[in-house]
Amino acid sequence: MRTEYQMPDDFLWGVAVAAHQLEGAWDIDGKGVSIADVMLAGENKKIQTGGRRVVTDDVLPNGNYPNHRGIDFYHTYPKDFKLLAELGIKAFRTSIAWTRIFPNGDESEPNEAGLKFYDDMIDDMLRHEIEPVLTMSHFEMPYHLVKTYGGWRNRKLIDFWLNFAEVVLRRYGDRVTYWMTFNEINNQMAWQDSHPMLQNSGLKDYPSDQAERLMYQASHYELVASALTTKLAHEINTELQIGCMIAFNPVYPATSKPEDIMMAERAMQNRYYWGEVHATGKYPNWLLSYWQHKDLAIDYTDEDLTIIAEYPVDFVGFSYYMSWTVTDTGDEWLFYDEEKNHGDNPYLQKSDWGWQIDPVGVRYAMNWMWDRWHKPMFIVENGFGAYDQLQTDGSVHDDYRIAYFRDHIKAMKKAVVLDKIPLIGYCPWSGIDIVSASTGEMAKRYGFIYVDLDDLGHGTGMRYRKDSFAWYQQVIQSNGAVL
Ligand code: P53
Repeated sequence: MRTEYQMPDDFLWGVAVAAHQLEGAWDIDGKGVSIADVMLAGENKKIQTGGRRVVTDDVLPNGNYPNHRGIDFYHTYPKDFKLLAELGIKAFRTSIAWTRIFPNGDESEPNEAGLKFYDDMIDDMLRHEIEPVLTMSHFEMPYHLVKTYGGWRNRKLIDFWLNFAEVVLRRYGDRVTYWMTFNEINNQMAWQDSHPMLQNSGLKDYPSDQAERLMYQASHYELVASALTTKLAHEINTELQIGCMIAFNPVYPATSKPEDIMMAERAMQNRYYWGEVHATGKYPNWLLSYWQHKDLAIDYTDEDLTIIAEYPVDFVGFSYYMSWTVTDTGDEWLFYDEEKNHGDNPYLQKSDWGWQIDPVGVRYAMNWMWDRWHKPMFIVENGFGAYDQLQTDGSVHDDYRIAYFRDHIKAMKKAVVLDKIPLIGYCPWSGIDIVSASTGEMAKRYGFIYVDLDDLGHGTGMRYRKDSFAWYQQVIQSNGAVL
C-alpha cells in the first residue's frame, strides 16, 4: 500500500438509513401520519415507464403501505445494532420521524413517547461506540401540515419546523454532534414530477402551471428554516455541526459542443443552488434574474436574506448514486427539465433501475463543491440498489455491490488523499435492506445485511450477512486500505 493513499485516522466509516424506510410502527406510541404513510408501493417496471407511487388522500384500510412495516426496526434495533457493530461501523446515520415528536406538526408540546424512543436508540448506538448522525427531516413530514397548510408553500411552516428543531436539538444535542436539516433538498429540481414535490416539500394538489413557482417558494422557506436551525443549534451548543443534504448527481454535457457544455453548467448551477445558498449564504444572480423573467413573484424579504447570509452550514452532506448527461435545449435562459432532457452516457453501465454507474463522478462532485463552497463534506449516502438472491444456506453473493463500492471508495480516496478535500466520513446506503424511497419496494436492496421480507411484507424478517458484509468489514478495519 502506498502511504499517500491512507485515510485520516478519525474518518467515520458508517452506514445510512432513514426512519420511515425501516422503523415501521407507523401508528405506535402516539406517532402521527406522515407523507410516507400515505404512499402505496410502486414497482420497478412501472417506474421505468414513468409510473410512481400512488399517494392516497388518507390511509386506506387495505392498501399496501410498505413504510407502515419497514423492517420493524422500531422493535428490532438492539439486535440490529449488534450486527452493525460486528460490521464495525463508527457512524450510523438515521433520521428522526417528525411525526413521532409532533404527530400533526402544529402542536406546541412534543410527544414524550416519541422522544423517549430516540433517547433509547441513541444510547444504544453510543454503547456500541457508534457516532449518531441525524437528519431532521427525511421525506417524512406530518401529513396534517400538507392537508391543513399546503406544506412548505406556507411561511407558517418555518415556525412549526423551528419548534420541532429546538425540541430535538435540546433533547439530543448533548449526545449527537452531526445534524442535517432537509434530506436531498434539491430533489425538487424535478418539479415536473409530483413525487419529489410531495417528498421534499409537502406540495400536493396544485395547478401544474404553478409547480415551478411553488417549488422555488417552498425551497426558499426551507432555506430560511435551515439557516435559523444552524443559528439555534450554535446557541444551544457551539460544538454542534449542522449540515445541508444535497443529492449530488453530476450533469455532464453529452458532447464537447460549447452549447451542450453551457447547458450542463447551468443544469449544475440550478440543481446545486440549494448547496450554494446553504454554504455561501447567497442566492446566485442568474437565479434571481430568472425568477424575475418568469414573473414567479417569490416571497423573500430582506430579513430572510440576512438570516441566510449570517448562518451558513458547517458542512455539506451529500448523497451520490449516479451521473446524468444533458444536451442543449436551445433555450436562451438555459431552461432544463430533468424528466425530458437527460440522455444516456455511452461510457456508463446502468443498474436494473436505470441508474448510471459512475465512480469518477464522486471525485468530480467533491472537487466541484469544494472549489465553490469551501466546506468540509460528508458522504451520507452512496450505494447500489439490486435484486439479491438469498441462497438456501443463508448466503447472498452480491459481488456486483462489492464492485460498485470498491470503485466508488477508490474515487473518494483520490479526492481525499490526492486532492486534499476534507471529508468527515462515508455512510453508504443502507447497511441493512430497507424499503426503497422512490418505488416502495423491498426488492430494490441496498444492504450489507439481507432482510427476509418481500414487497408485500411476507417473509421471516430474519437477517443474513451478504458477501459484501465481510468485504465492508475489512474495508473499515483497514481504514480503507484493503479494498
Ligand atoms: P431509492 C432519487 C434520486 C437519488 C436518490 O433511493 C434518491 C432519490 C429519491 O428517491 O433518494 C435517496 O430507495 C434518499 C433515500 C433513498 C435512496 O436515495 O429510491 O435519500 O431515502 O432510499 C435510494 O432506490
